[in-house]
Amino acid sequence: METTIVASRARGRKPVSALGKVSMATLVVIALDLIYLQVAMIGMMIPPLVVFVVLSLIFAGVIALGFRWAPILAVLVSAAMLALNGEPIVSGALNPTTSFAAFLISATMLPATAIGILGGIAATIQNYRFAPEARRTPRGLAYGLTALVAVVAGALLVAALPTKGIAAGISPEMLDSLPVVSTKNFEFEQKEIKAKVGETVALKLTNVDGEAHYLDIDELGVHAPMPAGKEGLAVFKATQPGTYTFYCHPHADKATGEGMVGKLIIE
Ligand SMILES: [Cu+2]
Repeated sequence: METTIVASRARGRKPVSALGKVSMATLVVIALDLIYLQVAMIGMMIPPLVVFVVLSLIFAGVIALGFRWAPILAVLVSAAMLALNGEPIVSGALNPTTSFAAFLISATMLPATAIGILGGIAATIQNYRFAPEARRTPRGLAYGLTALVAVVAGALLVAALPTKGIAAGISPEMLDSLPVVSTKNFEFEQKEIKAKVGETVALKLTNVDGEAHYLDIDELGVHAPMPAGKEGLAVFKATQPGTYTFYCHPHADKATGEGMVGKLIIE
């Protein structure tokens, strides 16, 4: 009898408390967010993010094994996440309109990291202060988490509501009849647009990426937003014949011609 107690003490493994499970859940949410970020938004694997995903999942498994110190791993991952990406996470959560994918990630990542830090600290303290059977679930934890999930789900639902983009007020038939400038995978699908001098050019803009783009033509004063996954419109007058550069200012270096650029030829 005594030997079994000693053995279990030596391994330090105990059943996982409610707070421990919360810490595990935050790590799983962080891992899922980072997977979604790479698959849906970036379109490629980023090695440091892959490391974060793998570590988060391994750490969740370690917490599941019941080591007393294990919930501190959720604190480490959450704190590292916030230290490295706090600014984009917070700004993404505050701007539901820029990109649904970015909002989805930020709006789940922000509470997950906050709870990962608080819950992980609380779980670790509880693990050391109390025997497994005395590790009580804090009062209101279930209600608090349910309320939080409801708020996040509600915000996501509102952000996902279909909107007409910025071409509202123009008939869909008219919009569809216009020449298209589209962006996909952070590139303009049209490398060249042509227009006749003197004409008023109206372009239908489509952007299937998870991030907002722009159609910028500095000489003509065009800076048309292309919201993520939505349609837009650019209207301008082709005043002077010539070859102009159109580009997306967040994703192109106009000076070197690298990134999202194309040519507008007015003849
Ligand atoms: Cu862009």
